[in-house]
Amino acid sequence: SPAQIGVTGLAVMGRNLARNLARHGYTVAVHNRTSARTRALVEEFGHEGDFVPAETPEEFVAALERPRRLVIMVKAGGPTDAVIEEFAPLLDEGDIVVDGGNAHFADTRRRERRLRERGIHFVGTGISGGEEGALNGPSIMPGGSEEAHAALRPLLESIAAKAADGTPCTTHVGPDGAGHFVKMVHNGIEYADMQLIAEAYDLLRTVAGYEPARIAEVFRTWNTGRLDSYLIEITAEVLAHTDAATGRPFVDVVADRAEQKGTGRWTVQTALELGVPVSGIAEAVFARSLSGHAALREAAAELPGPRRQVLDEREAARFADQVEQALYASKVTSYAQGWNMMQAASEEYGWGIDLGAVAAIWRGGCIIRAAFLDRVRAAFAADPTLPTLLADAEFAKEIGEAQPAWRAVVATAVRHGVPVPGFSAALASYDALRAERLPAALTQAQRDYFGAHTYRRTDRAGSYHTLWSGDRSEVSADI
Ligand code: NBP
Repeated sequence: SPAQIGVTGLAVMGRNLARNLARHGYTVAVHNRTSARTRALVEEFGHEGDFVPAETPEEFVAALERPRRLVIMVKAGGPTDAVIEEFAPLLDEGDIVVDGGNAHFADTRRRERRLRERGIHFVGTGISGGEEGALNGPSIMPGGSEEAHAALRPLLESIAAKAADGTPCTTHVGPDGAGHFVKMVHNGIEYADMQLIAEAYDLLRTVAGYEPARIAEVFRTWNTGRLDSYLIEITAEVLAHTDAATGRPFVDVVADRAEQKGTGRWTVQTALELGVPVSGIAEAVFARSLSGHAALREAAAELPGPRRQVLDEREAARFADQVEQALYASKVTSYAQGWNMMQAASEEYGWGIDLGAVAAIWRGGCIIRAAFLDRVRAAFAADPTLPTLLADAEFAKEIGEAQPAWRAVVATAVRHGVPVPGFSAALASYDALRAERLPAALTQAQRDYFGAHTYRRTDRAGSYHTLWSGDRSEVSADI
């Protein structure tokens, strides 16, 4: 019988996605440039369901029922274009091409436009959850047309992760590149989460004087509360792990250089273009870059800092509680920034993204899956035009209660010379947003001074310029 769907690109992600589909009862055509991978998949996992192996693109396309549904799971970038070029001539009008790789949304917009001209649906789809998610249920973020989504929906819903209330973690995010955009922001938020967790660890270690195993316990406790999330859970696992070779805490034998594959950087680059401040994500990306600058770090290693004194046991326990509050408040602020970015892009590109639905599909399967996403969903369900998460009554109340501890933690970190770019950028963002007046007034006045960039006044309408190099009288800048 013809295959209901096909997967081309059978490295870890594609292979597991194909198995997930087959395990859910779909007949899956499978293809890979190097056909040894195709044969290996069928040999190893053929018993899990109905696979139709194809040696060539022609065989693969011929194996699919019409309109055809095929998923590309190859390395993002050039390889995706190469595969599209190879397959497009073999397809017919109405066929649906899903790109499940980590494409940049701008590439997805370009590819969608090109294939649409040929009558082919192109569905750029964010898939989160790594290998494990692909096999057992990822969070799936499809873009593309409504029509294509309708044809894919039952398959996507059956293979996606399920949230605690049973809802599948997938929704039609919006047209063309919306799915890949949202996946990119997901990864940006993931960077920020990881940085904030790392800062919390650093403070518990150096200021509270806790050993990694004890910090693992602290994280386990936090994971039973409002911070409950996958990343907190794995942090506890990592901190509790002992290196077999040396008997030392594992975290102490790992080189302190964090690498990156680029989705965090894309998020920040895109945020700069959209003019949306995502300082939490930016600081997280920069923190990883800084960690890798060996020469800079070596050159600065002897610079003076404060003498550190570890807190006594009682103070340490109180401090650990404050760190929980600082972590939570910073996390909410960073999610608020990520959501603002999706809001801005949705307006810019006319995507009509349902911001609550995005929170709903991140409750399971993906890397940032956090209990509090259910409340983010509820906040946007109650008010779809909520300008910032921080304005939601419940979050506002919690952050209001956490802010004294948040300030105390940042102040303590600064006093002890522990870098907390994530915590302090989040707090600065919170304080800037709530400020009655910002020193931006002075910035604009400076701009008028050196560049005649004009300014607006608080007391009357219109644009003005002061004749700074003349008699300093004010002239109207309106024509
Ligand atoms: P890789 O990103 O390592 O890509 C390997 C696959 O791409 C192989 O099937 C390879 O075929 C194929 N390929 C390449 Br490379 N160049 C090709 C070309 N010119 N024509 C045809 N096929 C080509 O695989 P992955 O780690 O499974 O990831 C797949 C996609 O999923 C990527 O876009 C990735 O960013 C994304 N993703 C990965 C994860 C994750 O946790 N790994 C999570 C979410 C999304 P070959 O076998 O013939 O060399």
